[in-house]
Amino acid sequence: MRIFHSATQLTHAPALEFSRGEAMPHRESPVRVESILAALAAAGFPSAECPEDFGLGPLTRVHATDYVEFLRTAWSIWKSDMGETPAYPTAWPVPGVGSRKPQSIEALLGWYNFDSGTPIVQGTWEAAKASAMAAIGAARAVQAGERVAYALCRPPGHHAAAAMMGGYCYLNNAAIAAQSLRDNGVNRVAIVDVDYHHGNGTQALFYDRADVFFGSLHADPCFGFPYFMGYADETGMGAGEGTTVNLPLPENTGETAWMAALDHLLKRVQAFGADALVVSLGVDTWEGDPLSSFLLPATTFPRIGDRLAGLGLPTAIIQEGGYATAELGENVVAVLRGFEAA
Ligand code: Q9C
Ligand code: ZN
Repeated sequence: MRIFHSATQLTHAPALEFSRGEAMPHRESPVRVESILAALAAAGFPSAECPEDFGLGPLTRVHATDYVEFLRTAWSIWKSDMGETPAYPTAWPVPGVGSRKPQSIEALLGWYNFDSGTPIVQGTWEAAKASAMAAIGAARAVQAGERVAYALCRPPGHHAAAAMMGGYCYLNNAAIAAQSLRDNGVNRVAIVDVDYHHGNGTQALFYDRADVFFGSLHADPCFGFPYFMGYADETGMGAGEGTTVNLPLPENTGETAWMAALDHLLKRVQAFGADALVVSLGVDTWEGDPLSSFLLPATTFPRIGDRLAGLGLPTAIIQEGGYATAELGENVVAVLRGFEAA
């Protein structure tokens, strides 16, 4: 299995996020990458390849040009005014407060961001771009004939939409990989999102598209982040009606119910008739994950890989969440091994 990752992805390292009224160490830390790389090496996987720089073209196929430009320049603009302090939004244009695009950097942070956990710090742009390049590298590898490739993306991507960051995500790596496959001749792409959280950004990007399927298993938005999207009755619109599938699950979902939902989702992927598969792989479904209420034991992860491989499609696996840093790598590797053993 070819693996894509670049050390540039480590430059983004926000110190803090806010939870329950307090600042606490940011969960989406570079340590996550160390955990995954160590487990890959211990399991005998080949070393990660540094992807080539595919430029901004594949990013603006998914994201708005003004948003990409904002991400590229925000830190230097912020820094010239505020110094090295991290750039967090403090106000958001929720319904009722107005909807005109603002001009100041402080207001733009809220304009382009839906939560308080996704700051811009030194290196955020470089890391987010490198993370997206890893995803494109995996997509290209699959297109070049690999059965499966893994992109060790970080920062993650599935909460980011066309002009919106949030949920630790800046650029939607899985969406960029899927669009890259489409732009290079793959007719129908399915994205299967198994992260604990709903991939609201990915859903929004392809909601009216008939050529890209999006299916997700996740914490019911009635209690789980990102809270505002991911209900079962969100099924796509226009030409994309029926190509979005959401399977929200209750707190404390364990292996039996989760795997039954996965099997249901994979049947929908088969019915869609995909030519390639993109997996948004979060292992924050693990029973010990600090951000999750699901209860998957570690032994579920090879089974997930086995099921995904069972679709028989060229597959780009894109890393999303997973925050139990001691076990993260082993859980990711378990999925990849399960895939390869299938
Ligand atoms: N107190 C991914 O897994 N914070 N993002 C929730 C709840 C946001 C997770 C805080 C979690 C985002 C890619
Ligand atoms: Zn997640």
